[in-house]
Amino acid sequence: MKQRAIPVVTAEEFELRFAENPRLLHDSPWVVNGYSEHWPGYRKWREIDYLRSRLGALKAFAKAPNFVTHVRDELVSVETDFARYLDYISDPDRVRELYEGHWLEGSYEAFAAQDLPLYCGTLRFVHSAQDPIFDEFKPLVPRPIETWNHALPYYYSLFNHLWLLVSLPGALTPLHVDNNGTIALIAQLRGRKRATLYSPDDHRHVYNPAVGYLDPERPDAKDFPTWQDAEKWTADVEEGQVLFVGTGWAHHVCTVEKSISISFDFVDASNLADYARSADWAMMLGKRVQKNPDIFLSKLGGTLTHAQVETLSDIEIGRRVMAEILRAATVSDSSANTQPIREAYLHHLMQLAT
Ligand SMILES: O=C(O)CCC(=O)C(=O)O
Ligand SMILES: [Fe+2]
Repeated sequence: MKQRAIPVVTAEEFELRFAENPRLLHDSPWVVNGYSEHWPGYRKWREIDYLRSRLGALKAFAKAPNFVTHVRDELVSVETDFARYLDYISDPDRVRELYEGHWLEGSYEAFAAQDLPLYCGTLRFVHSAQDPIFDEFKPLVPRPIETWNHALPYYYSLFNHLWLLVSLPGALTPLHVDNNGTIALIAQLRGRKRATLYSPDDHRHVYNPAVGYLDPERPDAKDFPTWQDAEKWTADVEEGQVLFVGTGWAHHVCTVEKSISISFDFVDASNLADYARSADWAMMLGKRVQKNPDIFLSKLGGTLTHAQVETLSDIEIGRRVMAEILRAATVSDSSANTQPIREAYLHHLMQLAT
């Protein structure tokens, strides 16, 4: 098995390399040092008490592991509020008392047998590109990356996110590829995580459609006979460092020290086509339309009919609706910075249709 350390660079080095190679984030993962510490909110968001007072009332799902990506993995989960989850983070021994009677999947006994901490790895705290919270993490990406999220309709309600992840040592996000062809960053505000990545070229060695993803810590040669042909990229991501995960890179992340991170998905010039082609957002949007056709159809001006909503697949409906929204937006919206992005997005969607 080939193993490689994920390169670690300063934000200045990153800027120079990116200027020479706009595909930098897809050719390799990167750990970038020395820019996130300057975020206006960096210090505050490292404090559990601050997070509790700011976000404690939010609904939270805590799971062990974070989610499952293999048919034999078992999941236990609870629905809770973030304040109670943070009580658990401060005092994990209180798990039984905190969640007695609240198990959504599995039970306390199943949780205890699994020996994995509960992980609230999907706390959504922004819902639109205009949310002022973004000012607290500015700039979310180092120069000269230009994110295009703000120009993509419904971006923050179609799986894409800025998430807060607070976790105990041992908390696990199993190997997976993110939705929508986005590029992801995981920024460590506190504690350390260990990340293992595989490139899209090696996906076939670590993914078996019959069972799911490889466990890099316990590779099973029966289900993944060529796993040793895959190159394993690893990094320990420390406080103040940001890990970048390119489109289609599979990643497995284990919390080593009590951790506070934020993760952010983005689209830029290098992955807009991947985003446009993705079935993930289209399926989610399509299902939303199928649930409430009147709301959408009245806005779309007769280009999509009730009969089509009943017969087309959710993905197809999602794509058609998005194409209509983009067409309308490119007419009505004269903003110089969003219009070319929306036109390019529409162009990629139209190519899919032919
Ligand atoms: O930090 C982690 O546990 C991994 C998070 C992640 O990969 C994701 O949210 O997609
Ligand atoms: Fe991920």
